[in-house]
Amino acid sequence: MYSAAAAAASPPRRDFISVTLSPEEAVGAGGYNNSKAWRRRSCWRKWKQLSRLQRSVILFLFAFLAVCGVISYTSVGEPWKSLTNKSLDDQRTEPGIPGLKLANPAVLPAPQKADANLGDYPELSPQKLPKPPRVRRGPSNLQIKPPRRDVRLKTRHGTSRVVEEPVQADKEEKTEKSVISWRGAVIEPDQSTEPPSIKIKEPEKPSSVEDVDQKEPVPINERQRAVIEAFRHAWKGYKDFAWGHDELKPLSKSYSEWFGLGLTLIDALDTMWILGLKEEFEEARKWVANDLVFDKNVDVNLFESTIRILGGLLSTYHLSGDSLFLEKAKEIGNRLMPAFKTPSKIPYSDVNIGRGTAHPPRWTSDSTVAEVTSIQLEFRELSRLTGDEKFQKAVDEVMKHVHTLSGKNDGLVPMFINTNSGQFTHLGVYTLGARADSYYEYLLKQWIQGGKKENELLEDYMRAIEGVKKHLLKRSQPKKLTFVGELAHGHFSAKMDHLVCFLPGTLALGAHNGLTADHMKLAEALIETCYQMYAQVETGLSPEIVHFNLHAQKGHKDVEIKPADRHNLLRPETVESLFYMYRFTGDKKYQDWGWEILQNFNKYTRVPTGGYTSINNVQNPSNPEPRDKMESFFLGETLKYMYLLFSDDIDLINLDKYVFNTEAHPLPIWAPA
Ligand code: DMJ
Repeated sequence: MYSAAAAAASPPRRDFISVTLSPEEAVGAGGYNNSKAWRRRSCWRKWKQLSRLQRSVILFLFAFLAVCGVISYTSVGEPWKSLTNKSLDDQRTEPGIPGLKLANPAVLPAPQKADANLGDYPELSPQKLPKPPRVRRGPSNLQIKPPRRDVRLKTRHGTSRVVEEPVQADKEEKTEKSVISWRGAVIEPDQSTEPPSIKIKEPEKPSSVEDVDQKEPVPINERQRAVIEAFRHAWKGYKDFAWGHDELKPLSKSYSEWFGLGLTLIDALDTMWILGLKEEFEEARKWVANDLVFDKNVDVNLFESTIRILGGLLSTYHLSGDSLFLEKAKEIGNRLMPAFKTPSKIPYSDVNIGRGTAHPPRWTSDSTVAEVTSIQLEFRELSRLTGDEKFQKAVDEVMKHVHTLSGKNDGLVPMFINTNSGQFTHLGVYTLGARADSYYEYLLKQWIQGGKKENELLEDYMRAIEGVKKHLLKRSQPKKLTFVGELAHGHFSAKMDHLVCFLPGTLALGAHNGLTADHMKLAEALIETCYQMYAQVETGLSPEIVHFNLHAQKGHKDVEIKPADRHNLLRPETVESLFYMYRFTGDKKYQDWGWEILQNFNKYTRVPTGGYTSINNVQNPSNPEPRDKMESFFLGETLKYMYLLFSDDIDLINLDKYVFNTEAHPLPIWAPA
């Protein structure tokens, strides 16, 4: 306790300041008064009681402290700020975890080189760094149109839902930010992209609208010109003999119908846009505007019409900004929805888009696993564009369900799933070819599309690739080519579909997005194999299926072809993977391999009167036995990937901005809100 009496008795001192606080003094005669006015008066009185020297010292001290404060704020603040940023950067780039690198840094980074430890695949050449980007925006002679947003596309799920469910929103945010682990590895979600939640608030603009920053156009080269010539030749056949129909029959100068929806024309729309074929694009647009009718009593395959028609319309909308394509995409999307009305919510394979009914194939109630798990990129994007969550909800449910199913073998899935029980059927057979292929592709691509936050997708993808390595990967003789075989009830078969050649591209895309560099090594080994599936054959074109020799035999190549498998349908998978490999490594050999393939397509499948044809026999150069059919994916995929492979412009469908659906239709990676 301080004493007022003792303070009063002290002799006045000049060289120090004494401040004595006493409740009694403070209370005084009037009792305790803590009013502001009283406190102000009391302080003033005390101040007045100080000597001039004391007051000067106090004022000087205050002034000194104020100057120090200002200096330290400006000089100390900056280092602290950069120190904080630096430690965050360190956290992002430090791998420290076997098996997985950290995800990309924020905001669409440049292609990154994966580690070039080729120990496991000795015959591979090291990766080269990608060339510095020479940039071109869109097709040389087309303008990116401003968006024509449809005023009817008003959101049904505005901010009100977020406000109504604050606790839920908070919970979700925490989940999104969480770090996931896969076999001890840690992956941070990409900070730059929007969460893939189906809480959709606003319909989105086409990606081309954000994409119009002016950059020097990159001139096209000889090989790209050759692709344009090939496309024009194919288009001429289609236009002359099959206009508005599904597929050209170039030899009989007629057409075949599958769904009766102008499949080739729609599949080819965005290829024309990318190749800069303005006239052809405008003609095709007119047909879409005036003649494309979905109100037809016709059964369509859900998967095929999703990847080719819905995917093609959505990507064309994004590239052109023309709302006609979004309107058509919405219509076909809605008409496909009855497929999901099944007891298990695993969709039926077929939908009657006129009647609004759906059914499985006549002989079974099963659907194909690849089909029900490779429609997600398109339906999710349709939800994002329209603000209508039902599309995404339906396909997300399928993925979530498949994620939980038993019957997988180290992440590898069977080929069939029952639409009643929701369970896998025909257990024990595992392939990366027909009926399972794009399941694996879409695990990775959905993860990329949604901003690398949907952990289950990534976990399933990583586990599956481990499953491939463990059960399906072998080496052939004599060249020791790494290939992906099949497993049937414990028995390995050295059979590989050409369809499997999507895998090197997908693995490379994963590595580019921060997954383990080991995937890139496997991609390099597999693309070599896919190339050999062309190079070791008499026409230089791959058959539909090959069998690899596991034991060296005199006079035998690595690749054996059975008579029933020696057809070529103008498929894209190898060229697709060559494109990814060139984009990510800059190694020109991939362009050269693609160039060889294009020349062989020209030599053995080109029909003089217009169009290209599938062939029956890749082993007979003097008579490859034309089949008289040009598949829509030749224009939708094969020639598009050729053109992109030969381009040195990484901004021509930038892989940090777009993800290709399984029919080569680029859809935007969801951008920050
Ligand atoms: C295309 O329709 C798609 O690429 C699909 O994923 C597989 N089959 C053909 C091309 O071969």
